[in-house]
Amino acid sequence: VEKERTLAMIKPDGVFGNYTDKIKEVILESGFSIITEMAVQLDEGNATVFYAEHSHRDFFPGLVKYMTSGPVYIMVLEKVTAISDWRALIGPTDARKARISHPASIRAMCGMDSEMNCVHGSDSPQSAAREISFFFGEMPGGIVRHDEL
Ligand code: YYY
Ligand code: MG
Repeated sequence: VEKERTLAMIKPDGVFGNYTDKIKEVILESGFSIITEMAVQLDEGNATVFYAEHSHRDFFPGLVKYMTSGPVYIMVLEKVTAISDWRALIGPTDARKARISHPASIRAMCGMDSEMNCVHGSDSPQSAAREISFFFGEMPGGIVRHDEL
């Protein structure tokens, strides 16, 4: 059976809150393989490109500020239905809603609200391909690995 790959990210609040190990545990218990992983410090330019689809939204400046406030932890996850399974595991965008409707989800565990929601997951095969090559392909301008800072 063909396996899928998806991009998972622990956002700055998750990294600062020391959730990285716990989240990796949940990932492995849920049957994903972690293909590769790295800590990255996003700057304004690459956070803007990563979230380009939201650039017209009123929350965008706050989102970019938040996403650049500290290191993020990037993982490529592999599983037969990695993309939808990882989205299901992280839960709804707004962590306050996640705590009500999806109490076992990762955002319910470590998210704060609809901005500081602890984790990211690709939402389609197209975005998975784009986001994986964003971090692991050729990046003009470059991605700064946190261990190189
Ligand atoms: O894919 P997902 O992260 O669940 O939500 P999106 O609707 O794609 O929004 C991306 C990102 O934008 C979200 O994770 C936090 C931020 N955001 C926000 O700051 N405020 C909102 N009201 C909605 C989204
Ligand atoms: Mg999204």
